[in-house]
Amino acid sequence: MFLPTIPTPDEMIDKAFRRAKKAAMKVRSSKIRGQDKSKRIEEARVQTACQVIRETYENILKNTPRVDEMPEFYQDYIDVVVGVDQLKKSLGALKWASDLLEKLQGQYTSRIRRSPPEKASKIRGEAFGRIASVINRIGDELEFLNFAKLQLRNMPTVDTEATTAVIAGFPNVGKSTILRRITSAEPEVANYPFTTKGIQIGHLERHWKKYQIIDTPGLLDRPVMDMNEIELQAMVALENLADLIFFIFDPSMTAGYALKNQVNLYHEVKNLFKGIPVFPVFNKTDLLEDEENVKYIQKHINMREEPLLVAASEGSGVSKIIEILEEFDDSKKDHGRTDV
Ligand SMILES: Nc1nc2c(ncn2[C@@H]2O[C@H](COP(=O)(O)OP(=O)(O)OP(=O)(O)O)[C@@H](O)[C@H]2O)c(=O)[nH]1
Ligand SMILES: [Mg+2]
Repeated sequence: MFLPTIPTPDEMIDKAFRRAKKAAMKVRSSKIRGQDKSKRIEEARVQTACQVIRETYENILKNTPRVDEMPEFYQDYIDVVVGVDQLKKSLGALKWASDLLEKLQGQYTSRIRRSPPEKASKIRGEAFGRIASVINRIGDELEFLNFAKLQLRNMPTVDTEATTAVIAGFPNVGKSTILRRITSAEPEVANYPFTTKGIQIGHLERHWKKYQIIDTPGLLDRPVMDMNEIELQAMVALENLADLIFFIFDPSMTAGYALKNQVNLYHEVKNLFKGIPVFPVFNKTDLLEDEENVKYIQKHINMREEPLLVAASEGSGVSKIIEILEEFDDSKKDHGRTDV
C-alpha cells in the first residue's frame, strides 16, 4: 500500500515558516504603501504558514487509501502489521491539526488586522508559537504514520477474484520450491527455516482460468496469541483468501520436524480454517527409502485416498498439484459457488 510521505514536525514547521517568510518578502517589495503595510506583511506570514501545513495534511489524508473500503484481506493485513485503530487515530490527528490551524489562521489574521501596526509583529510571533505547538502535539502520530508507511510499503497485491490456493506447513518443508515449480513466481528458497518472510504470491493460468497460489511463512503449531507478525500474516492470508489449502508434509524429516508435530499442525490448520478443504502433499519423497513415514502420516490424518507424492526440487508429482487445483475450480463452479 502506498502512503504519502509524512514530514516530521521539525520539517513541517521549517517549511511553513520558510514559505511564510517568502510570502512576507513579496508583500514587502510590493507597491503597497502606508501604515498598514507592516500589518499586511504579518498577516501574509500567518496566512501562508497555516495554509502550507493544512495543504500538506489535507493532501496526506486525501491520498491515503480508506481502510474501511478495502477488501477484508487488506484490512486484516494492515491490522496485523500496524493496527487499524492506531492508523485511524493517527490520521484523525492530522485532521484535528488541520482544523485547528484553520481556526488559528482566522483568529490571528483578524487580530492583526484590528491591531495597531506596531503590535502586528508580536501577534504574529504568538501565532507562530501556537502553530508550532499544534504540530508538536501530534509528533507521535506523525512518527507512527511514517512507521506505517514503511511497514505497508511491501503489502502484497492480491487478486480477490481468482481461485486461490494457500501453501502451508512447517518451515523448510519445501513450500517455496513448490510455488516456484507451479507458477512464475521467484520466491526465495534456502536450506534453512524461516526463509520466507512475508507472504509470496504466484500466478498460474490454465485453460484461460486464473489461479493464485500463496506461499506462506512456515507455520508453527502454537497458539495464535503467541504468533509473531510474519506468522500472523500467513494466518490472514489463509483466512481471507484461501479457497483451498495445500498442506505440505516433509516425510523425510530433513526440515527438522517430527512426524507427530507435522500431523498436529495439519490438524490445527484444519480446525482453524473449517470449511476450507485441506489437501495433504508429501514432499521430498526423493529422499525416502520406503513409504513408512508416508503411511504413518496417512494413518494419523485419516487419509484414505492415494497420497500425493512430490519431489518439488526435481519437479516430480508437481503437475498433480495443478490438477487438483483445476478439479477444485470445476467442482466449485458445479456447486455454484461464485461468492468467494
Ligand atoms: N531433496 C529435496 N529437497 C527439497 C525438496 N523440496 C525442497 N527441497 C529443499 O528444501 C529446502 C527448503 O525449501 P524451501 O522451498 O525454501 O522451503 P520452505 O518451506 O519454503 O521454507 P521456509 O520459507 O523457510 O518456511 C531447500 O534447500 C530446498 O532445495 C524436495 O522435493 N527434495
Ligand atoms: Mg519459503
